[in-house]
Amino acid sequence: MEPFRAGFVAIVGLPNVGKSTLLNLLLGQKIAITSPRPQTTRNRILGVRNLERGQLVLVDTPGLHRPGGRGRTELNKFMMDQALSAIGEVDAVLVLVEAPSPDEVKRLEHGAYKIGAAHDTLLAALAEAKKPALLAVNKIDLLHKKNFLLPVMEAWAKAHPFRAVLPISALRQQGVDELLREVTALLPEGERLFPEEMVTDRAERWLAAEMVREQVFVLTRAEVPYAVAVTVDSFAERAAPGQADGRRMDVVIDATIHVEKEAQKRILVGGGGRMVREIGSRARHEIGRLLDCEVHLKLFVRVDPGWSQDARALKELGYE
Ligand SMILES: Nc1nc2c(ncn2[C@@H]2O[C@H](COP(=O)(O)OP(=O)(O)OP(=O)(O)O)[C@@H](O)[C@H]2O)c(=O)[nH]1
Ligand SMILES: [Mg+2]
Repeated sequence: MEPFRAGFVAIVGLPNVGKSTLLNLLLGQKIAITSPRPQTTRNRILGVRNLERGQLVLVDTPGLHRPGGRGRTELNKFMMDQALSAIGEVDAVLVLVEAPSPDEVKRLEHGAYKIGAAHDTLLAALAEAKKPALLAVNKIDLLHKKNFLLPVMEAWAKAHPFRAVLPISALRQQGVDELLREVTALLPEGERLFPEEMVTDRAERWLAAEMVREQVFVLTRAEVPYAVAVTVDSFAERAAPGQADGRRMDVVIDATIHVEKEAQKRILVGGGGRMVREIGSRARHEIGRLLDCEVHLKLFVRVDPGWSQDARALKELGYE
């Protein structure tokens, strides 16, 4: 019989490559927020996947980006540290990259594939950590000419001694079974690390704040999502009257959307409160799915000048 394997696996890569989407897919449940914008994830988040012969403790991380432009804030330093330090603390690393873009495909037609310099930090961290690692090329559903996958996979196989290089689509759920097999094979033999019923290390109220932030990332543009942090001020569960099994009837949540400037507050509130209402109604739906009960959500928008540059404010907003 196959030995039972268990361990921590960091999912790392550049922003927007699909790390959080993959985490949710591997868990069969949405716990990490995702959006079409880069730098959506800011904290590590742990998700537990139980298999017949193993337990994967997956660690989603913020996308690795170079400090420059927006990347100079204290918040960005925190995000980079969350991702890079994870590599040193896990048993194995799953690197996620994207299938070549149409521009890269054009270049591929005229020569070999070159791994972008944006990956330098990640490759250096991998070399230093000396952890078993696997690479998955995600979003292959977007690649119309599949024959360009091979040179890309070869280039990655040369860049680091990955145990395997696999093509996947987190969105279309392609290549996932093989990925699970290969990831499990990287882990040490051993017992479960967490109880079987545990899905994540994050509290429901933290996940609720994230789901509000997700809708800000989906619905607002330019610098606005990057100026937003969300805190849950109160989270009250109510039991159905006379219900002895402790099942909750609903949850009443008050949350604050923190922005850095008055102009951003105006955008988030929107004409006649339209934007904050839309954020609230979509987030309420997502939180309801997560908590599996009715949710009442009240949102406040507040200006906290320069919070993303201020180490103390960051701690108060949950980035520590
Ligand atoms: N077409 C396609 N889109 C995908 C796939 N996987 C993820 N996406 C999309 O890519 C975007 C980014 O996904 P995320 O999961 O938020 O990416 P991330 O790597 O966690 O991003 P950060 O947290 O910002 O680092 C979202 O719009 C996803 O729907 C895929 O396999 N195919
Ligand atoms: Mg993410």
